[in-house]
Amino acid sequence: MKLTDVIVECLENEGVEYVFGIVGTETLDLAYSLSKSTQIQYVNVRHEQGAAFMADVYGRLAAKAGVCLSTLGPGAANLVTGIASAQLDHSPLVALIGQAGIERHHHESHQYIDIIKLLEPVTKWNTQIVDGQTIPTVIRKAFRLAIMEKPGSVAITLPENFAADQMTKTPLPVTSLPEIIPDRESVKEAINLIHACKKPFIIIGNGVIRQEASQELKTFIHTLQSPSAHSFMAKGALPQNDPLNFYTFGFKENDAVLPGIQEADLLIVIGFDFVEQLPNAWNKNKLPVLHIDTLPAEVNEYYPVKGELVGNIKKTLHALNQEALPAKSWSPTGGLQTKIRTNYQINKQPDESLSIENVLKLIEEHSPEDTILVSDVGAHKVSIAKTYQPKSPNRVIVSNGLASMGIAIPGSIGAKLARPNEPVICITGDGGALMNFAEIETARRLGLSFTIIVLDDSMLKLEVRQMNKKFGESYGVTFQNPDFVQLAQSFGVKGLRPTTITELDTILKEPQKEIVLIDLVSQNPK
Ligand SMILES: Cc1ncc(C[n+]2csc(CCOP(=O)(O)OP(=O)(O)O)c2C)c(N)n1
Ligand SMILES: [Mg+2]
Repeated sequence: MKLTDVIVECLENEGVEYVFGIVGTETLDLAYSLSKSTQIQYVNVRHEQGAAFMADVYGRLAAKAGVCLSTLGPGAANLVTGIASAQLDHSPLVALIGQAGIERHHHESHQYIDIIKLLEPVTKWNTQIVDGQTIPTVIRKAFRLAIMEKPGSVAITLPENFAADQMTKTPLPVTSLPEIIPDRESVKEAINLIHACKKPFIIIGNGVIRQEASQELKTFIHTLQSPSAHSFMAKGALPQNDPLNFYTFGFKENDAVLPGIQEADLLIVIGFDFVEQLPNAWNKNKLPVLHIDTLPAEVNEYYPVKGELVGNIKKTLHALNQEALPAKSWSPTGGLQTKIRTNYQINKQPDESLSIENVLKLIEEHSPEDTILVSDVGAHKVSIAKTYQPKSPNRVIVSNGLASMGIAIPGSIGAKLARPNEPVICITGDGGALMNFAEIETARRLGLSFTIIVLDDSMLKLEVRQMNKKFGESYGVTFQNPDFVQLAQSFGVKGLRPTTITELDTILKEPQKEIVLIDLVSQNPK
């Protein structure tokens, strides 16, 4: 059997449904082998960055690794941002990358760059095939590592000279990962800590979403009766109307939750990745921490660990819920929950303006429970993190580790392919939109249906705000946009420009049957 056919067999064995990529001379054999698969659909994208973002978001929602493919040199370089995004946001991703034949590696050579060195800082594991016979082991290892806590990016580079090798190897069996639970002693210590404190505050991180532990978390929180807040990526772990929901923290400015966190005497931190925000921002007073996560805590001056439960988060919470946990009912002073609601415009009735907050209210109102909102990065992401309250977990996709602009349009393709029956709404700034706008052609070719809302303010608004604050003026942060409606239409998708909230309301009420781009021209840009 040809080596690239064995690769495809191994990918099928891993349950791969999609490979997102762009081919080059060095990956033609692999692409051709993929064409013979009835299980895997190869998705020819318009930019490798888009392929990696698709794989990243697919991985977050499908609970298995998303796969992207590129050729050597320029293709690999274009993948880097998306690979880094998955790595920092702990999303499982496997990249398959072509490379020059090894006979060219020892000297300057056309399109040859050392891909291992290029990807070293942005991957969990990154290897080059040096013996075709190792393919089944390497691929099994790659997929196992990508999904293993904490998940991330893995890259396999295949030098061209191996592609046509013949071999007889078959895929290795896929075995499930062991679910580690914390030892009895640590559980006892944790319970003692909870008993001893008066005012615990629960911090919910992305690990709760990854490990699908929301149900167990709710039971735990309701037993403790203590206030709880989410990181951006954990939004939706608690239902929007839960009385113990103190919403979202992690903002650089005007973080309304922080006073509540600072009043606590124990922080129970569950599945929180430091990449979302370092504890010196939210634990200035160095309050003691009960760390519950899949890995031991990182050492940090502002993260003084007093108890540590390391293991599968769902199982750990389940184990805690079996114990006689005390109720620790308390409320931060000053009606904090109401203040957060006001500050974050959570319960605000929409008025007539087409502000991002009003748009988010309309989405909350009309969208079914399983709606997935994919956010890009910019001022709008801050508004989404504050105002938008999803109805269930893993329904707000944000890039918060790398926080890379350009993820939302390709990310929506990954989301829609992972969850074909769930409505997807992409919200992007005009800066981020044009970074990967070309993937709308990919989405249309795939026959997908989702809504893209472009916040058309002709500026990098977040940076405008920051510059104004720092220097009293801004520079180098504005641009002139194309006509987004015409641009959408030229891609063969519907483009609409509502000018009132009522018009937008009518559009959002429509069931999604095609790709619709909504151009929201800013009425009050600054
Ligand atoms: C790839 C990338 N480049 C630059 C940045 C820095 N950055 C963060 S937000 C932002 C502005 C985004 O502008 P836009 O997409 O128009 O969204 P807006 O802030 O206007 O809502 C920039 C430049 C980034 N996060 N990612
Ligand atoms: Mg903008």
